[in-house]
Amino acid sequence: MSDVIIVEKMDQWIKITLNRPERLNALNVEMHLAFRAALEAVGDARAVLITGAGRGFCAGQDLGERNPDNGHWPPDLGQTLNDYFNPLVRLITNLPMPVICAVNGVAAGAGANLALACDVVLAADTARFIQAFSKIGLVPDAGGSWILPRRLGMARAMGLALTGAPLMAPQAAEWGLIWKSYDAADLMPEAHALAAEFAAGPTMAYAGTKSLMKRAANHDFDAHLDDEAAMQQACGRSDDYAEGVRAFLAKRPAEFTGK
Ligand code: T3D
Repeated sequence: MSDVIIVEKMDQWIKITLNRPERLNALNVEMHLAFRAALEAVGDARAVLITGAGRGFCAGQDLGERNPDNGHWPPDLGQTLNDYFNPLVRLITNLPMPVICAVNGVAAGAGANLALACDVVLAADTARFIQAFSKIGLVPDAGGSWILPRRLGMARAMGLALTGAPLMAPQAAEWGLIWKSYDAADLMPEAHALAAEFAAGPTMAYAGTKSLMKRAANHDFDAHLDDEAAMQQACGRSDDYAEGVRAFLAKRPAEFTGK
């Protein structure tokens, strides 16, 4: 079994670590496939945490595999996106449980956008997000050109994408690109605590919240109210809802089972 992706099973949640630290966890084919397999295998975990080994989170595509002076040129990047990056982004965004990304260091190119595809992005205050694509003659991919203008507005999204300038994590949090930045030493303890919190939380409500928020971008308001009503109807029948209300009335912490 390859060790470029490390999967750890914790108490009802799963930690996935990108592990090619000497390349800042840039994704080569082996790592793409191992990452995909890890995401496909999360099963009934109630939360997923993704992070990187070493001083970087992920430097995007491994450019060693795109050397114009080695082998076949030009590569078909439409195909590589369809074959490798887009399945990863779709897998991450379609997981029903909360997906946390702990950005431990630089996140560049598709590495930044894979992080941003996660539901809750935490980062070390030393981490930087770089839309590195323009520096090598490419456009933002892995969902970047979709998510950046929506989170940041056009001015900031365009500035980051066209200049390829690094955005430090504290500024990214201030701008609303990510959830929070922490002192580097606090990042992993905070990320583990949040994963454990989600794993002990109301699983159906989390899945419903994710689904509603993602569909909202493509819905008109009226249709969305109907969607919320249908989702709340389902949550209202869950054991976790009954437990949540009982716990509130009894003034004790809820013990959600995820059912
Ligand atoms: O191709 C397709 O399928 C289409 C899809 C493309 C998606 C993409 O992600 S395109 C964007 C690819 N990524 C980049 O352009 C980023 C390239 N890396 C950098 O600009 C810098 O490394 C960083 C800003 C990320 C970090 O800079 P720094 O100074 O902290 O570190 P460094 O010294 O540049 O990198 C450390 C090592 O990692 C270094 O190797 P060495 O010299 O120690 O042997 C460097 O070459 C290597 N590395 C960093 N990024 C990549 C990489 N090796 C291969 N591919 C990389 N992307």
